[in-house]
Amino acid sequence: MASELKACVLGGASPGKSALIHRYVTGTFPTTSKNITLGVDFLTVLRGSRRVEIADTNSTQAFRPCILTCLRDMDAAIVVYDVTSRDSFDKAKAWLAEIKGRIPCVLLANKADLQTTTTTTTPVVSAEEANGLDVPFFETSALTGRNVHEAFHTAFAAADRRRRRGDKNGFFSPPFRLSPTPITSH
Ligand SMILES: Nc1nc2c(ncn2[C@@H]2O[C@H](COP(=O)(O)OP(=O)(O)OP(=O)(O)O)[C@@H](O)[C@H]2O)c(=O)[nH]1
Ligand SMILES: [Mg+2]
Repeated sequence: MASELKACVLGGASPGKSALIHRYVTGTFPTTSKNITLGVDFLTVLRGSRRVEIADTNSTQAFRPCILTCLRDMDAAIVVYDVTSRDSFDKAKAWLAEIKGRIPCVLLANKADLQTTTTTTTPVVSAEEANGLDVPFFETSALTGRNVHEAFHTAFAAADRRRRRGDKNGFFSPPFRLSPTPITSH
């Protein structure tokens, strides 16, 4: 079997990272009550003939060292924010500022189902602003499944292309130093 591709799912608190992974892997929305991810959870699934490893993270301050270690080995990052939370967008933006250009990234505006049901409120983040971050951008819903497969596929396809170009296995060619500035905790 071909070698594994590895992708990390990043974002602030509770934008739906675990639910998106659950949707991608099982095709369903998790029915159990919310569990906070502690540190990093790894999950290996088959994508065609390829094994892919997905790292589900809790990207808060306490787990930052653990996430940074994990990122050294990743081929792509799926960065998630909650369309109803400006703060979660700012956290996603901070992660992108650190990792964009080092590894293929996609940005997911999750819980898009909530946006369509609250039509009177102005979006906390405009599509222009999200698109302006210059990474592939998807409005997703782990609840309905909207765009989830497309977003993960885009991340893995970019990771695959990078591997085929002969870039390092994992995107951080040494010496790799992430900024010492911590992502603000939530
Ligand atoms: N309406 C709606 N709710 C969602 C969606 N995705 C996740 N949720 C809910 O949002 C809450 C957080 O989801 P999680 O998947 O646990 O979020 P997380 O990002 O993994 O959270 P942490 O692991 O604590 O960082 C849960 O109550 C989910 O049911 C979505 O697309 N739409
Ligand atoms: Mg989680």
